Amino acid sequence: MKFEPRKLPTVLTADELLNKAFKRASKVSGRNKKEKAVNKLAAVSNVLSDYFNKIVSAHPSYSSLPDFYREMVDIVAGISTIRKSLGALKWANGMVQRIINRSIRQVKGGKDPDVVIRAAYGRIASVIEQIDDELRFLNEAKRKMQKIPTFEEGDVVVVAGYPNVGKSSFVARVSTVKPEIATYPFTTKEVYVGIARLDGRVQIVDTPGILDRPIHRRNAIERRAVLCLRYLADCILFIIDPTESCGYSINAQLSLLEEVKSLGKPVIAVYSRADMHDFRDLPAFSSLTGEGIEKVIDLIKEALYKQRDKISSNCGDVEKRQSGLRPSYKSEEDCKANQSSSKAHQS
Ligand SMILES: Nc1nc2c(ncn2[C@@H]2O[C@H](COP(=O)(O)OP(=O)(O)OP(=O)(O)O)[C@@H](O)[C@H]2O)c(=O)[nH]1
Ligand SMILES: [Mg+2]
Repeated sequence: MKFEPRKLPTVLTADELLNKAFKRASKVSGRNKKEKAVNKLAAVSNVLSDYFNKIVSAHPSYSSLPDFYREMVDIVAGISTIRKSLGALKWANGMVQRIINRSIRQVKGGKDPDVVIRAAYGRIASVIEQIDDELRFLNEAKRKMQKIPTFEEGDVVVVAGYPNVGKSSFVARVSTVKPEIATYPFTTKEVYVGIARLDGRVQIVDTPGILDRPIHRRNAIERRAVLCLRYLADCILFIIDPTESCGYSINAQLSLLEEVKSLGKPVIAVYSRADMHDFRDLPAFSSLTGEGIEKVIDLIKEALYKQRDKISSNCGDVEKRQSGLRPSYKSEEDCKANQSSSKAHQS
């Protein structure tokens, strides 16, 4: 399933929606008062039901989204609240249609059309006002979800590390995306994807900085980065600032590196700010002077090359492609276990 949060429609507030429906109804005509009233009610009904259906059907089935998108939507907007809000829209739609049907019957049955319309408009307004919070929530959710990048098939390099170590500076230097760069930590709050030309197009992901702490203590911004590491990365570039001018100790950064390595993916650990120090026990680069950048790119190419080889010789590329996005990473052991269990099923 293709997930395109950018295509989610803007959601009107209750007042805006009522204005739209009543304005449309005010333009209809009829051969007589009775017919005009029925046409008005039908117009309100159509505008509202078309609108509710448009909003509800624009949302995907969240349970069948690839893991990355499902968890990302949950972090940025909250899937259960989205579902409840969409449920409220369906409820309102049902209520409105009942009010309209009854009112049309009343007009056709000879009740004064003006009285019926006034009463119907009042009841409809009250129903729609009741879901104003949900309409506003869905619009806010849409705004937040639009910031979730969509990924193409192909290799993904995720750039990670402590806050303020120089992740965005590196991504800006080697790819098409130009994330904000600043002297303070937690500048990057979203996930940004840029395209770098290495051997072909490679997606390079700039992530928010993460601290070395247990997953349950991570905030929503850090959890965005963790999702990228878990679900998207074919290779992780882990940037360490050995000068500690990022504001965090080298030990804390190394401890985080160990946690990131435990995900079982290829990790390239490098030093940033090579213009400021002489540590060379790891490859060092400077986004300021360009020193060492080519070497880091070569290391990425090599890691991706090895990873492609490993995937095609162990699991095949099929599962990775089928999900539309990387599934949870499978280690070599998982692949072997899968292969032997599928053999067991065949025999
Ligand atoms: N001297 C020097 N400064 C650098 C280098 N790379 C980044 N900086 C500076 O370090 C600061 C942080 O850089 P960013 O690229 O925003 O760091 P980040 O890791 O993306 O930070 P967060 O998004 O907050 O996690 C900025 O002031 C950069 O100009 C470098 O190689 N050398
Ligand atoms: Mg950044």
